[in-house]
Amino acid sequence: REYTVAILGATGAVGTRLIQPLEQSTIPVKSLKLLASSRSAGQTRQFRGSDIVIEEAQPESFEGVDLVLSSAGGSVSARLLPEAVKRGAVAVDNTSFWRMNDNVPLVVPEVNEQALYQHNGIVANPNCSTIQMVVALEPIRQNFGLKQVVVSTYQAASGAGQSAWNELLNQAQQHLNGETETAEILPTKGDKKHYPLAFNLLPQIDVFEDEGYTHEEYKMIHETKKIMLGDKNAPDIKVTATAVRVPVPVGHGETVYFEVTDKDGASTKGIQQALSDAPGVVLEDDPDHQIYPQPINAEGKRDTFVGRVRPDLENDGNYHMWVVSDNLLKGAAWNAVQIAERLVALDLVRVPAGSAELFAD
Ligand code: A2P
Ligand code: 11C
Repeated sequence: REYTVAILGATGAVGTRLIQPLEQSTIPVKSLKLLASSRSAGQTRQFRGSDIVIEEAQPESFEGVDLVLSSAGGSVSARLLPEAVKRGAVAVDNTSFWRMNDNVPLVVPEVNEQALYQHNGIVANPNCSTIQMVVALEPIRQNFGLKQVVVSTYQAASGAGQSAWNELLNQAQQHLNGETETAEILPTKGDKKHYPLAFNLLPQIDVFEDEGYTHEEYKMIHETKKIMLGDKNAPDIKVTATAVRVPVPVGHGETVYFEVTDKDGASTKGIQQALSDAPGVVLEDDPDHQIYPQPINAEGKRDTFVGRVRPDLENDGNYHMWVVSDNLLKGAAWNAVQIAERLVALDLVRVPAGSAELFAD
């Protein structure tokens, strides 16, 4: 079987990065449609050596499409993915809109591929900072059990989209020119105040919600439980997060502090071994030679890099690690193509009867 594939949001920071992994994937692509807003309609992008004209995304754009890779923002996914499912397409969505919906599996193939069997036409790709953390935590959970996780993130500007990435580069230039930095997007589009990120740190990613946590922090808490345990309210692992934007263009870093269940069985060496055996993980952990993951080395790669594994010297069974990945690849585009590859391999590119009604408003 060959598949007609559509990329929704083909001009964005993630959308442009969907094209190459799709070209290199095992998916037999019969034809590719590139969809974006009316602003980009008529532009072209290359796929397997041919120019493809970008079209304005409309409900009818999904007629005859088998598989949609979507990254055009939550409101576009909310409006258009039910239209795609109604027309028989299976969508892998990069936005947060459908992630916590009980009818939508939230999938990181290295962790919970089996959740794909429950899909009803939409599969959600988790938040970038969640994906790289669960890829690193899952082998530890499988070998030693996990009681609690405390994560602090160091997130790149590109996580907030191409426009935020451009804003960081402009601000850096303005700063070096001795000019006042222009801040119109970060910390988060549409919020009341904006601050420069260049030569700065912003402890706000997305909007503030209950108890002083940001939406990004809640995503990390709820998504981690849904992926690892199948339910966002699962009590088995305690998770708490602080999310910080740093002036890095691409590549999120995370300090992950965790407590294992099997305190006697676990050791730094055992955790390092579990990590180096795990799919999608590269262990870069050699303090004697100053080897540790860095965003500039992770950029453009599909793996999740882990280093600085070490015990908490005061609390038995607690460990630290440092996790880095390309937020636009494993954090978004690559994870989405990987999900699509698995859907194809498992022969799951079909919309079960009655699915469209689940997403009708
Ligand atoms: P466009 O470039 O035409 O605005 P990013 O995450 O980097 O901000 O990118 C957002 C992506 O979503 C872009 O490809 C953008 O297209 C696309 N997009 C934004 N609004 C719409 C819309 N109303 N319909 C379809 N695509 C949209
Ligand atoms: C950021 N993690 O770095 C966000 C971007 O839920 O897919 C990803 C938003 C999402 O700003």
